[in-house]
Amino acid sequence: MEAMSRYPSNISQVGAPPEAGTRCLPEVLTAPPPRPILLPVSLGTAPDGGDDAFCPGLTLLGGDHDAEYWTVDAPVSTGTLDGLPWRRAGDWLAMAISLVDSSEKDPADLVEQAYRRLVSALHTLDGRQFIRLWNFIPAINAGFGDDERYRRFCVGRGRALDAAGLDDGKLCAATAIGGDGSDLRIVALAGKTSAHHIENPRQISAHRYPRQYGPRSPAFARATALGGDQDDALLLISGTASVVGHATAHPHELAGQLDEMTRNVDVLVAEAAEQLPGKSWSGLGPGTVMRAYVRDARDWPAVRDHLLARWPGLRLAGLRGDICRRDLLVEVEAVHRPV
Ligand code: 3EB
Repeated sequence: MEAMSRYPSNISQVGAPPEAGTRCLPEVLTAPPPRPILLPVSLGTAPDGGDDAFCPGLTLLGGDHDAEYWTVDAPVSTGTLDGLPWRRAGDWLAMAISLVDSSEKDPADLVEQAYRRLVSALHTLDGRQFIRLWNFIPAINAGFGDDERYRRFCVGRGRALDAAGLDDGKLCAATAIGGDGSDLRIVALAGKTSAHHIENPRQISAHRYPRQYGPRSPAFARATALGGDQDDALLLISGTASVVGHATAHPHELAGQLDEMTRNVDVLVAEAAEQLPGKSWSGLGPGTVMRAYVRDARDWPAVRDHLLARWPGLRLAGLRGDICRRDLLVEVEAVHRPV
């Protein structure tokens, strides 16, 4: 965390210009790199005096790292547009929005406004398309039935997508997690590279979930794959839980959920390998940076042990967070670079 504050948030233009013709993909490092950072994510408390705009605002439970440094080999410029901090490097754009929310309230209007502003900033800053989205929603499980705040979040997001003419089925990989803070936070990574959205054959696409999960389906892809000019590739895996078909498998039961969740991730990586042949795909391991979101902090040691046994060499951080269905105890997301 301390290391992050060495990188002032007011850098305007640093680093060497990229070589002509390079189309590099972001690299996610877990130690501060000696070059400018596109998307600095402190996973624990915000860096001292530093910028916490892109942070989840959750409690860090443990793991082998406490920050993610999304870097690209291009000079970084930064600014603020309509109250949204942004950072840009090469073909990549990171943006964030943080709005005061209330756990007592229906969040649909606030979420709609947040997404409208993000889409508008995306266009103004010429970010082309969303590549990865993170949603951190206070009291995500407060309210019952269709009034549950996560379902109302989906309604607000859906309205903004409709207004922007964006198709639910074409949205990128995403995470939606509840926290204890009072701000709705959305972090977006956008880019101009071609992105390939991947669905999980074990799961119904979220935008096709049946009505029982709410009036408006969630809009996100199970993963977004990026392919560089060369053999290079990057798989951005969405928040993935123990959902099979559309149903929660093993409700309120940790061991069963861990098993089903890890299978979902393995199947998703296999699906990406099939859809993007010619890249050197391998299973999860040292080439993977993962976040685990755990509802009950006491479950963290069991979650950590299970994940590291399943994928040796995995780089893992655990965060305390509420999953968007009450019966889910754990969710993981990952960035996977085939090696
Ligand atoms: C699920 O599989 C779990 O609403 O953006 C995971 C990732 C989930 C993203 C979202 C929701 C979202 O349905 C929930």
